[in-house]
Amino acid sequence: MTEIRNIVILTGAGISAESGIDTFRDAGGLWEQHRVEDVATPEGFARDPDLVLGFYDMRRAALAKVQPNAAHRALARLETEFSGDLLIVTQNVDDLHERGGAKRVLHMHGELKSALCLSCEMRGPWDAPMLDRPPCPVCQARSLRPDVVWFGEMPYQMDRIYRALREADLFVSIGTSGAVYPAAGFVRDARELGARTLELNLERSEGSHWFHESRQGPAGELVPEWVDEVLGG
Ligand code: BV8
Repeated sequence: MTEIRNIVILTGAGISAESGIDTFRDAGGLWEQHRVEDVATPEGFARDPDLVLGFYDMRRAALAKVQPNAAHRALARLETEFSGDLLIVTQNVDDLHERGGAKRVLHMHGELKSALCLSCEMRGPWDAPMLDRPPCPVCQARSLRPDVVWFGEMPYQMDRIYRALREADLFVSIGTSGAVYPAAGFVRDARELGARTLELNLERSEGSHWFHESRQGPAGELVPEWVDEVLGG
């Protein structure tokens, strides 16, 4: 394998599955319990704010009951020991990458533990319910919403992501179905820009055919194995 100097990793709900966090599309996943249009769109929020705030309060509270798994910890080890440049871009809104020890994590779809104020546009750490309409810590208005990117909204830090993809000589996708754009298109961007592309997923995804290599299995096994390979065992 040619010298790997720059790695971009994209993670999805599958990397947190073994920690006990529901994925979106697997049987019984989050979207089966709720129509995505009702809970992950600005229109759904406008139509029924209590349903949406309650949905995210439940998911935020669930974070306290789960732990990072071997895959999160393996990526943190890679970040520490890899001599080149590594960026973890996650679609996940959980904090398991950070709790697993990773330092440079880009949450392109926002975070459960962050709040956005619709009055003063404050964005900042938040770990309490929102259903009871708590005051914004900056302007006191009772207009906080979850700081997550809903369908139809612009994902965060897209220019930084595309810059990293341009530099990457290896793009690795872990635990994502490749169903949602623009994240699902990163593999094509990376490939066209000359990177090698590797998928680590429980089963083949909608984007598997775009990868030079696609391995199937649980992230808790595949990711530590792959990190050992990259770090030379
Ligand atoms: C945008 C945050 C413009 C909130 C999420 C047609 C009509 C309308 C819209 C569109 C359209 N076509 C395209 C669009 C745009 C739309 C979109 O892609 N829609 C899809 C449904 C067609 N996208 C958007 O609206 C995005 N914004 O486009 O703005 C723009 C465009 C370009 C550049 C700039 C701006 C915003 C989308 C963000 C929505 N927010 N989440 C929240 O979390 O509640 S989406 C959510 O689902 C995730 O964040 C993730 O992105 C997405 C997919 O989920 P996955 O993580 O992949 O999870 P999933 O369950 O699907 O799959 C799990 C995988 O893991 C499976 O493959 C499974 O096999 C595997 N797995 C399971 N267990 C394990 C495992 N793997 C390993 N180990 C295991 N143990």
